Amino acid sequence: MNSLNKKIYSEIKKFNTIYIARHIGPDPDAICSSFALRESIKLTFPDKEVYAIGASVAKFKSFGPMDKITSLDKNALVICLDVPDKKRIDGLNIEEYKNVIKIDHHPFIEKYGEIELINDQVGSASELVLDLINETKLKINTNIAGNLFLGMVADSNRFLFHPTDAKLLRKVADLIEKNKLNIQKLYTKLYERPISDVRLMGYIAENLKVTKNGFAYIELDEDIINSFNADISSASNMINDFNNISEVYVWVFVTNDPTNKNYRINIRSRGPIVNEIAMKYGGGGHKFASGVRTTDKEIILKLLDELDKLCKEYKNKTVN
Ligand SMILES: [Mn+2]
Repeated sequence: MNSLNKKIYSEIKKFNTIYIARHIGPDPDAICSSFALRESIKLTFPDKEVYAIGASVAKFKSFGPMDKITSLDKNALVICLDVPDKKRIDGLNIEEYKNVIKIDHHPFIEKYGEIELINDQVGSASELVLDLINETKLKINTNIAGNLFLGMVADSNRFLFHPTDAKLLRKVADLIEKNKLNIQKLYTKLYERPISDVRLMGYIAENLKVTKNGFAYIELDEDIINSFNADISSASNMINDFNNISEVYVWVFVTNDPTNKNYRINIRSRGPIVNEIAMKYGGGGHKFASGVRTTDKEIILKLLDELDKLCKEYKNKTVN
């Protein structure tokens, strides 16, 4: 039991208008946790106005709609999910709001909410929303449960990543059983993809550069992504499909993001700790899954170089 959940619930009760925000370049956990919380609040308090804020992403359309609001009420309650720092909040300037709650599972970066429920030992923001629902009077239905399940599945890479343990699996088993989830259907929703994406994966596999130190990287510019008819967010999320390559400890995708006018650098590791280096370059994230955004090509080169050296050190330590 987390006592903050009771506090968050009483804040939710107080406000009539609630915005649910998440990080830019959303992944399934960010999308699913915000849709689940929106629906749960609406189901529990039908008179409240609850909106999921942020740019919509074509490939997540089947998960539910983003809300388009023309004028935002600065006195509303804002609940930010899955986002540790102000600058990565999508769709609103958090400085303009005084009623802010953060619910997050990334390592702490900065405080921006009056109430902050942070647990970086938990695998997904969706799990934190599930705990919030389980520990308060917030309601759940099959759709909400399905979204929470998918958020947990996605961020844990189908219960592969740390921290996957018996406690989590029991919690998920409970969720499936109580809400009669059709797991096969849900998995298809998450993993079915167009042939264009698979062709782009083929391109990445073919062109990924691998150094002798066990560092791999690829730069995907807009033209290449467009030529495969894919979008930037699916392209950069493909990084998760390149795990467990014998010759690679750390791998990086650099994508050019024309909407945010910067480069998005995704970093994954299956050994060396990468978030400290990511932080040094203005990014952040988890120990083995981090990211950086920058407009500066020089910074990218330095970052790639530093990660290559990190792999070299790691290789020397573990192989010898
Ligand atoms: Mn997450």
